[in-house]
Amino acid sequence: MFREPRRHLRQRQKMPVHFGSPKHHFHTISSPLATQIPQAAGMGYALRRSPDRRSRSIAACFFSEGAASEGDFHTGLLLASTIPSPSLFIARNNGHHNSSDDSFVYRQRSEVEDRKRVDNPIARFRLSMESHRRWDAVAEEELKVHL
Ligand SMILES: Cc1ncc(C[n+]2csc(CCOP(=O)(O)OP(=O)(O)O)c2C)c(N)n1
Repeated sequence: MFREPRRHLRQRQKMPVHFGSPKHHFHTISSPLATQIPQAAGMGYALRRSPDRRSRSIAACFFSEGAASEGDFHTGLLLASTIPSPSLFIARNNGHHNSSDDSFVYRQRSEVEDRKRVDNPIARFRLSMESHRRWDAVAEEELKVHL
């Protein structure tokens, strides 16, 4: 589903976190899983056929492991590999079948708890902020007072 042609993305007609930017050549994120994979293969083919962008641009496509279970994954990669099209497919396995769902449906509780401890995005973000000297224990205590 896309926006109306006359309305600009900035008019917030999209669902939340469904970003897109024509200026940055960033195709709008779509809710149905994996639809972007064959689209990226087609985009790569279009780039290859375009004399001014050939050998200079690629189509980059990011998705999670759930999307890799969809038929569109196979269709898209087959298309990209047989044309061939200059497309880069990046599958990110975040370790959760569906991060918008209850993880315990798919995995042992201990596995989920372990990952939260070892690979916790909040802890990683804190460490990154601290290493760039943008966060420390004092700032954290100050924030807690205000919350
Ligand atoms: C074609 C299609 N089928 C089902 C869904 C419902 N759905 C929403 S998120 C999701 C799981 C996605 O898992 P994954 O790709 O691993 O992403 P994560 O939530 O882990 O980031 C499903 C099945 C959907 N959005 N599109």
